[in-house]
Amino acid sequence: ASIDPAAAEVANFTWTKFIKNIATFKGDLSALTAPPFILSPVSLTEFSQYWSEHPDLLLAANNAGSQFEPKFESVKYTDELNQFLFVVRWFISTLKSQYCSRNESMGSEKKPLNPFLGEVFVGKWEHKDPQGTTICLSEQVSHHPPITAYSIFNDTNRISLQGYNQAKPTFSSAMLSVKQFGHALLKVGDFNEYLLTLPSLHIEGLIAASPYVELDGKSYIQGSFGHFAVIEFFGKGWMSGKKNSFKCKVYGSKTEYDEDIKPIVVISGQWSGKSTIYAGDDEKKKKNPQEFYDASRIAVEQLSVKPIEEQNEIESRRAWKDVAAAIKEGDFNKIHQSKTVLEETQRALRKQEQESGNTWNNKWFDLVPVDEDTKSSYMKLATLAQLSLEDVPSGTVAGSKDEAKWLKEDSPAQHWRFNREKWDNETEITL
Ligand code: CLR
Repeated sequence: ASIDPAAAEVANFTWTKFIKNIATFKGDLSALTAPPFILSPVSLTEFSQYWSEHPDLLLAANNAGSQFEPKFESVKYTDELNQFLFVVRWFISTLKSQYCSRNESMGSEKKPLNPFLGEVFVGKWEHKDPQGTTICLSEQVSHHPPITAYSIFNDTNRISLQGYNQAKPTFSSAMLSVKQFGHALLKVGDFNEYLLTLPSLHIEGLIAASPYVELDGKSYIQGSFGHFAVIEFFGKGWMSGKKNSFKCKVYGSKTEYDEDIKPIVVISGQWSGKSTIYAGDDEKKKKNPQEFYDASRIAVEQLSVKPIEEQNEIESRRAWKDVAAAIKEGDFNKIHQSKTVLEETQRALRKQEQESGNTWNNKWFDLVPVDEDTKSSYMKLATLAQLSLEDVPSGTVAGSKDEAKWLKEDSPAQHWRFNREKWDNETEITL
């Protein structure tokens, strides 16, 4: 298709202006006005489904006796290690969806719709017998700052994931860096639990107007039986020189990692492509490589979401229908108008609540102070992994310089936790 030179000039001009805005921007990502062509018609509440776009790999964590492949002669497999490896593979499989899928579906990273307070997104994966159904619930639990909480569970397989996410941006000289606050907790069966921390990221390709996410920093996985994984992320020009690279070292415990004991296995490669697993420290010499995961694998099952006509007004796709249509048309005025309608409804709601002395009731999640968080294993797992219990970016190490940098006296840590009873009593929203 040929590009209208006049239109290209307008787009270019607004992009340059946008980049200049970024350089001096302070505040929420939601407040950042962007030219229409970089807007996505999809709300952030939908991003929760990225945790399970390969639901079979999530369910495989409840492996009940099945052996993780590839298997090494030199590694001593216990049931716990076996399960831990299934968890690591599932986690790696989520990254392409989380951080690359907009580039694939829309040609670049785009600015997602900023969910309104109480916006929900729900769906399910209906598996073949005897796997049951996996349910995905996502709720915008806070608007300022924007926080999304989610719960993904399968009762038949007795596997459940819950977590929440807040992206905190920092802007400096046309660089957009994002720290994630929050974490995910995975429960397998009655006893096995895993804490997963979220990596930091930055946006590349801004000058060229084709933004994409590059992960940096680390993610940790801490299992309740001690196993500990450190996943380090690298971009282009690091290590292998390939984009979306990572190295994951699996240890029997955090202490083994601290003492620099030989890892049990090491996985390296691209999370958006192929990765390889090695026994012990064989990775150093690239000895006996075995395929770990191939991200080009096609999802076995798609999330099913009710048609818009059957959705409630607070459901994401229904609420944003007109805005999404305007974005797809690239019609600046229509985007503005339809957004204003939505924003004014929200403002009226908040005003109403204020006048009647009520506050918004979250649907399925409770905000729990860290010292009252007795129902989740967060404290236990974070302590095992020696992670900070303060209100700091996900994966911040306790007692580290980073922790000191983020620490604020007046903001004790609180976490959003799924309240199953509230979902079981839900009448307004159906799957
Ligand atoms: C949301 C939670 C998901 C993982 C995830 C992936 C991409 C992140 C997104 C989170 C938050 C919003 C984000 C996005 C990439 C770009 C976008 C940081 C963390 C910002 C708001 C867009 C900036 C605009 C440029 C693209 C121009 O589990």
